[in-house]
Formats: sequence, structure tokens, C-alpha cells
Amino acid sequence: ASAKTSRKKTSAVSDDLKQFEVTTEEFKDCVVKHLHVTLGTDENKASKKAWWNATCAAVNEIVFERVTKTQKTHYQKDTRAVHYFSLEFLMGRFLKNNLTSVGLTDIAKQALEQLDLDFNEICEEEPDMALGNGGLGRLAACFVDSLATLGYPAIGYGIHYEHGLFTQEIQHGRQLERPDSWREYGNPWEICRPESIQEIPLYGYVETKYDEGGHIHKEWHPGRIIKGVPWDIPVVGYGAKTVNILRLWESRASDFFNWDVFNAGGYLDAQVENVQAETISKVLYPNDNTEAGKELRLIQQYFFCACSIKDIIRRYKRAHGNDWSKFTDQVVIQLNDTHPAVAIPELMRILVDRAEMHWDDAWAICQNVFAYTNHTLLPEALEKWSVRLFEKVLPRHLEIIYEINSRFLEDVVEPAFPDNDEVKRKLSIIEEGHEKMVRMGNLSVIASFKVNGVAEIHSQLVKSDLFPEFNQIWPDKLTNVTNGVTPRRWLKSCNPALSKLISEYVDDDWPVHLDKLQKLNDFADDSKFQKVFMQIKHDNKVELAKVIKSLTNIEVDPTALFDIQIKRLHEYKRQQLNLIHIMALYRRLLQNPDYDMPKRVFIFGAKAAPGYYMAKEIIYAINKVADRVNNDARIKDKLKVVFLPNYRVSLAEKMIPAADVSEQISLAGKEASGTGNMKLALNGAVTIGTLDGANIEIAEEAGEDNVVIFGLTVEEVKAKKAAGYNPWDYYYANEELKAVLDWFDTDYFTPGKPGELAEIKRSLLDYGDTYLTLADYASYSDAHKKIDRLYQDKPTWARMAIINTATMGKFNSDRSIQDYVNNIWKLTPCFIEE
Ligand code: CR6
Repeated sequence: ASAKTSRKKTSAVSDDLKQFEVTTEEFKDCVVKHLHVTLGTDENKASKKAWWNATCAAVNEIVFERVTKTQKTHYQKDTRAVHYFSLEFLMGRFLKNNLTSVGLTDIAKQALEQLDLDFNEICEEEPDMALGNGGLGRLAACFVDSLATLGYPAIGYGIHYEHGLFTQEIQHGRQLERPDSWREYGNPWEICRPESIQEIPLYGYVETKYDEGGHIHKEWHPGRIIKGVPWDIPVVGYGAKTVNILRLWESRASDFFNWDVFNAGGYLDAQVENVQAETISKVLYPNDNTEAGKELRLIQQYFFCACSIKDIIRRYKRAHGNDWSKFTDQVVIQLNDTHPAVAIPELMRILVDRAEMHWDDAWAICQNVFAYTNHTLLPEALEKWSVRLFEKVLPRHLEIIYEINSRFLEDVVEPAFPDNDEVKRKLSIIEEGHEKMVRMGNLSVIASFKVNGVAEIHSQLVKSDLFPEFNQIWPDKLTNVTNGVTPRRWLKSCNPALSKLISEYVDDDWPVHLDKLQKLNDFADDSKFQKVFMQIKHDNKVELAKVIKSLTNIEVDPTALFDIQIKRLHEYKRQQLNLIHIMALYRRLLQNPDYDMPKRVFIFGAKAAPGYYMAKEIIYAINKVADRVNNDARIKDKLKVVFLPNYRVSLAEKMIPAADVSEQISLAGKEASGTGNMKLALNGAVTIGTLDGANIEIAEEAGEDNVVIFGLTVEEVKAKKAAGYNPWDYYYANEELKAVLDWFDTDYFTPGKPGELAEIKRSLLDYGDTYLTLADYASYSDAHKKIDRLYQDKPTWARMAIINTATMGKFNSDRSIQDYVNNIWKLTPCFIEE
């Protein structure tokens, strides 16, 4: 038996999910068939992993057929497509998501039940595909989902890392990193495409040649050739009409290059070369919002960009031969941060050196192909490569960058800012100084036709603070596209009970028309609806409590307020502010056992970059405070602190539906957007947050009464820093804050080891408190008091929670994608036949 399909719709976007008419019986037979013929086992001895694999294979009968149809249609209709270049795609698990997309979740559940299997347990067998660090990589994953759902021709390009983001273990309170091997035993969702292998040059030197006419021609003689092997991962749009692909490149040694060594008897040397070549796609760099400047990272960037550009050109030439005139009609490349910016000189190289195009024509093509998304203002995250390193790895590209730069300074900057060397110095792609550097941000702005930030305030700051002169030169280039999240994964599939309720009260096409959630506003004061809504929240908390128990052995009360902070550990995100406040609550409870507050559980999930010392200290401190607080009988379980190890997409899916309060407490001006803030609010959590990133827009949508805002504004932060911020002022002025900070010097939380947590206090006082934690403390503490009061008033809280869910329609990634399409990509949806 196979999963047969029958479909009748004509729009590119799906409005119902009934089209795959598969019965439970058929699905079950299909799983069993795959258990036999794909997994080579049988019902009696199959492991859960084998059942999971067989279930995936059954789903793939539908998915792969739709991949083929989609690709065929896009080819026949010769559509314009967006090529989303990203060093990270944080996809998470696929099974539930793909079942949701093909509309077979209930069928699969029943089929597995009939086979005596638990659906959720089988889903738990799937390793997360964690080829990303945090928000940037997860955003790319939400975007490819929305692109497919909306029926847009699109392809995601990235690296097929053998090891994704490390697995985090907590030992004696400290983070330990273990390698992640997501595909050690194979991955049913990917297909290798050896027919589309690319060869990529690296290193070597550039030869200058003159032809008869005296024209200069540059020839790059690479020192090495690396092979790029593509793996395709289907991206199933909701309704599974369009199934686009994510194409990830794996590096291999090129046979072509190694034969010489091999023939000369250098068998072992050839193996060493193999190892080096294969290192390129070995591991994802585990830094979020920081740049390391390592050679291997530059090679990773070039490797996947060069493979992808060759792939795009190959596809274009199949339809248009050597006629480049339609290229910019067919191709738009979105650069997800500056990580893929080396694609710019690579396309120039191909056009100028290979296609022998005039520089100006080639540059015109580039300027109509690339668009760039900026994701941060943090100086430590703005990529710069040393000229020396660039020259070693990509000598021809460095020359091209110099040429782009000198033309830009002469033709664009000079007329706009005559004789202004200071502006030239600032806008130059090359930073002069002790060590010359290539500024990838400047290169990206200069070569792109649009540059966007990821939330209103962030885009404003990109214009006013990061690239003001570029904005003067090209007033229409810099723009905003506020981030979004896919409601299919982040509501429909992770919160089935709430989804069912919404379908009853709204309509069941809300996953593709999220604005329809507005209708829930009508029921915000309806006590019956409030009761059901909050009962679902409670049930989700019961489930999370089980997860907490099994992962940490900590017992938490599901009637307590669940306060959740989940995101990478970074000082600018201020987990330390949350921690200090928890310590203050603990102190209040010790001083006054009748201190009036609802029972509270503070839950954290966060990975620290392995080399980020202070982030790791904060994780340790959270765990040490948790140990002490959770085991102190005096406070009668009124306060619990939980650090859930190995935060990742699949854990987020369990935490987000269970949150009462969402912590979004970055220093204003530092969090470009945030996207966890959107997922939590969508699932009915109330935000406690600063006026930063998308929090501002969340507050606008939900209304001021339904979020709790605190802290300095961007303007106030600037003023305070300009006036000379002194954290000691806040320390001496606030008795509670002083007492809590002094606690870090004692052994209260680290028995027998006084001062083990003292570095945190030092960072907040002696080292200057870079992120103004102490300045925002009092306001944060007041905001939590407000939360306490609101939570104790059940109807008020229910109302707030409901309104949050009701008003998050804007933060659908479909809306983000539609913004990109309207303002940047100019695509048309493509109908894929039955
Ligand atoms: N770290 C921003 O910090 C934003 C995402 C996606 C980040 C975060 O606020 O939501 O990008 N920036 O736009 C970078 O990664 C450089 C992030 O995830």
C-alpha cells in the first residue's frame, strides 16, 4: 500500500488539508511496508528508532512526489526565485511538522496507536537538526517554511555540517559541551544529489595576462580544489502544495586534485588532504552574535557561497544559455547577515574573469541580485576579515574587493561628500590601521539593492547609528522587515490543545491567516472561554513539569507562575538581571516568610558559546542559586529555579506552550528583534520586557496593558552612557541590590567555596556593567511586583493571556515573507499542479 493522494485545489496557497486522502489503515500498511523494505526489520524486533524511520518514510511518499512536481513546475514556468544564503538553518525536528503540513497528524497518530506505539514517543526519537546557533538560524528555518507555504519559488542554501550546535550537559552546575551527531545513523529527510556536485578553488595566486588588444586578464591559479556535494532537504509548505528544498553543501576532497599525490605513492598524504577538505563542513561555529576571524570560517563562507552561485548559474544557463540579460529577472540572492557576503566578489569574478563581461555590466548585475539583512548592531558581531588572510585564501577576490572599493569611493562617495576623507575612511570597505581589514558590512551595503533591519527600532538604528552616511547616499536602500515565526510549528504543532480551541472559536485556516486570531479578543472577558484557555495552559504546565522532573529531578507545582527565559546566554540579554532578582525574592522570603507573592517557578534554557567565560559563569551561578533555593525548606516551595539542560528547538516546543511569563529583558538597543518573544506571546505568555527589538511592536499589538514594560529606553541609555555611567551609584543607593551583590562574595550558594561566584559581581561593578544591569534593576523589580499582582487576579490574567494570543498575527513569518516579496524580492506565487 502507498499513501495515495487526490487533490483538487487551484490556488498556490492551501486552504484545506483534506487533499491527501489517506486512511489510517493505508498509512499503517505503508509504515509496516517501510519497516520491512526500507529498514529491513519486522514488527517483532523493530526498535523505536526503526519505527520512527519507517513513519518518516511513509510521509516521504507524499513529500518526495511533491518535491519533484514543484521542481518540474518551477523549471517549466521558468520562474523568478529567491535564493536564501545562510550559514545557519536551525530546522529542529521534521516529523510532526511535515505531518502537520500534509494534514495527516491524526491519521499517523491512530495508525501508530494501532501498532501499539505512542506517537509522541516515536517523535522523540528524532534528533534535532541543529545547524544554527539561535535566532538567526531559526529565522531562516521559519522563512523557508513560509516561502513554501505561500507558494513562492525559493531555495535555501547553506552548509551540511556533520556536527551541528554542541549538546549541552550540566555537570555540578557547569556547562559541558559534547559533539552533536544529528545524522550519525542516517537521516530520512535528506537526499544526496551527486549529479550536482561542484568544484571549488581555494588559495593559490593570481596571474595577470595581456591579450593582443593589450587588455588585462586575470587568471587565478588555485592551490586547492574542494568538492561540494549537495544534500537536499524538502521544505514542506502547509498544505504541501509547494515543497521547496533546502540545499546544503558537504565538502569532500576532490579526486581530481589528489590523483597526483596518490600516483606519486603518497597514499597517506592524499588521505591528509582528504581530511583537510572534509574539515570544511565538519562543524558549525558555536558563536551567537560574535565573530571569531578564523581561517576555517572564511573558507566555510566561501565554500558554500561558491557552490551555491555555481548551482544558480548552472540552472540559469539550462534555460537561457549564455544570454545573461535575464539573470536579474530570474535571480535574487538574500544574504542572511554578512556571513555570505563573499558571494558578491565571487559573482563578480565569474562574470568578469569567466564570462568576460565588462566590469560595469557585471557590477550592474550584482547590484540587482543581492539584498542584505542586518541582524545586529553589536560591534563584536560585525564581521571583519584581515586583508592578509583574505589574500591567502581568496587572492582574486581581494583584488575584486579593492576594485569595487576604489570605484565606490571615487564614483559615489566623492560626489556625495567632496574632499571628505573622514567619510571616505568610514565608508571604505577596507579599514586602515595596524592590521588592514575587509569590512563585510560595508561591502554588503555597497553591493546590495536593499538592506533591511529586523524590527522597526533596529532598522531605525541601522540608519541613524550604524550606516548613517550610506543612508544619506541611498535614502531608499535601507529599510525594515520585522521578523516573524511560523505559526505552524510554533502554535499548531507544539500546542495542539490550544490550536484545537482556536479552530473551534475562529476558523480552521488560522495557520495561514494568523490575523484571524483577533477574533479571540471577543472572548477575552468571557469567563467560560477564560476557563478553557487557562485550563489548557495548566495542562501544558503539567506536561512541562514532567519534563522538568525527568531532566533535573526538580519537582515543580503546575499551579505556580511559570516564568521562562529561553535564549542564548549573553550578557546583553541579561540573564544575570533575572538571576539577581530571583536572589532578591529569595532574600525577601527569608526575611519575611509571609512575603506576598504567588508561588513562582523561574525556568531557564540557554547555551553559552564554549569560549564565552562570563556566560558560563552565569550558567554556573543560576545552577548554584537553584540548588540552594530549591532545597531550602524555610521558603516552603514558594520559589523554584530550574535550568533545563540542552536548550534547543524541540525543548522550546515543550516550554513555550507552558509559559505564563516571557522574559525579554535585553538592554534597550541591543536585541535587534528577538523571535522567542513572539513565540511565547503567541502561546499566551505575558511579556516582561524592555523597549527593545520587536518587544516594542509586540506591546503595540497587544496594547500597553497586556505587557509589562520596564527599564531605560534607547535614548536614556545613550544619555546615561554619555553622562558617564557608574554602577557603584546604584549599588550604594539600593540596599537590596547591594545585599544581593554582596551575596556573590560569600559561600552561601557554593558551600565551602566562598567567592566562587564573585566574578559576576565584579563584572557588574569593577568591569563597568556594560549592559546597565544595575541601572535597570529597580524598575525590573517593580515590574515583577506588578506581574505578581496581576497573576493573583485570575480573570485579569486570563484576559491578558488571551489578548496576547489574539494580537500576535503580525508576527507570522508569512507576513515577514510577504514584506520581503513586496519590497525586495518581487516574486509571484507559483501554482503547482496536482
Ligand atoms: N542573535 C539577533 O541578535 C534576532 C535574530 C534574527 C540575531 C536577534 O535579536 O532576532 O538575529 N542576530 O534576526 C545575529 O545572529 C547576528 C541573533 O539571533
